[in-house]
Amino acid sequence: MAVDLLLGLQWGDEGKGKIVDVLTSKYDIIARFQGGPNAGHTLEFDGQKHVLHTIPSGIFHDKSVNIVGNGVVIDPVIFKKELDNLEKHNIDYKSKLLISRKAHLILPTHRLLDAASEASKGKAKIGSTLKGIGPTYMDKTGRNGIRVGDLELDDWKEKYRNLANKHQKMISFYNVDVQYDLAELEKEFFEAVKTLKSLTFIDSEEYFHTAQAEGKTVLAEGAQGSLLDIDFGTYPFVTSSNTTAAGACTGLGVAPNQIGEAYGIFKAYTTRVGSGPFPTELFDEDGETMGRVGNEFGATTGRPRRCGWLDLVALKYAVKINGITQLIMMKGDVLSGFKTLKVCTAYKYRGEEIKHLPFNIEAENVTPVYTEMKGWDADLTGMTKAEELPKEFNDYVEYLEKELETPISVVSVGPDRKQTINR
Ligand code: 2SA
Ligand code: MG
Repeated sequence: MAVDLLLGLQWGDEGKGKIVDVLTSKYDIIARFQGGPNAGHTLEFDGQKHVLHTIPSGIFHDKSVNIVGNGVVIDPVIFKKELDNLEKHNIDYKSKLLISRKAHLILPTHRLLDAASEASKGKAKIGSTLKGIGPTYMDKTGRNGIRVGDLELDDWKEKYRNLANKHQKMISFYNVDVQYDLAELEKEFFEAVKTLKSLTFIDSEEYFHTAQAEGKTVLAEGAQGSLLDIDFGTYPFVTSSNTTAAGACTGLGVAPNQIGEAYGIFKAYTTRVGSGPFPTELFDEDGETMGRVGNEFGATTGRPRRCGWLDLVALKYAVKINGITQLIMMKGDVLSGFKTLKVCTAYKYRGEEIKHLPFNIEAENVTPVYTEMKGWDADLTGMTKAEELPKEFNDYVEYLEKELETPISVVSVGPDRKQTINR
């Protein structure tokens, strides 16, 4: 088996960037398979912090090849900024960054459409990152999109013009106030396309098949989380791609029987950025503490993330949907100092206690049922071995392992590469 998966099991921001970075040395190839610059994957090492949006988190390692797969949507403008940042840090990306010809492009007008759509929804807005993700996937499934491979053909600018013109009509149809200077946006866009074209484009499915035949190992890096999946998330407050295991197959061209380990990553508590239901959300001091200690701000937009207790009902669902084989628990250190910890083990729903995610999990329908556990007070951030971890911390982890019927093989106790403990 050659392809392992790393998937976020909550609403994103579980710490995927850090863990991919930690795992990279085990893999020849790191690949992104869905999402785009809405993602913010944060990596910290040597006292420096890096945020990646589209580029796989293996880029800082010398040996690994990084692939942006067909399921990803690319904004050349943001992509260029990411490349500029790598250059600043003397990372030679050219030899180890490959782009699928089938990946779709985010056009400036996709971003404007995103803004118009959100503005038109008023209070019911999705809380999109406004990176044009939804409109780009709409054009993909609507069979209107422009793909990376089109950039190698002569007529792509004509295609671009037609699509951008259509988008402008659609923007005015929304009848909301979206100000823009398209000429300015296009200048930046075409400039960035030139940079994109200086990279190597590949037929990534073909590349994978060859790599697999050669016995190379691949890690597929998910973006966002299972509860933001277009099919299985808290629709319509979701992103527009399949963030779950199946998305890696369609987003890379990997067959299901080629999948090996499915690492599931979750935070010791829960966060969500953007709108939508969140049964265990806290509006009190505890939630405020999690946000402050955990530095819970969107890595792409800077928005404060909503915080709450761990939701085992939702986590079990994500483990099942993805076929998770190993769990990785992040940010246990943030819970240090809480006297009592709560874990949601069921929901009260229409007068009944249920243990699955109902169709409609809006706050007014769902009340979490909690189990309480004793907290720990020690500072975990300097710990490097499993034996050093406090008893209450181990009790928490073991309880979750039992409930989730899946081993928690790694716990992270801080943002740095080094703050990672194998169990
Ligand atoms: P979009 O932009 O159309 O995909 O937004 C739709 C919903 O998906 C959520 N979403 C995210 N949630 C958590 N993290 C994400 N990435 C950034 C980060 C977010 C940020 O790493 O912090 O910086 O704000 C991400 N991307 C999309 C989004 O909040 C909507 O609820
Ligand atoms: Mg993030």
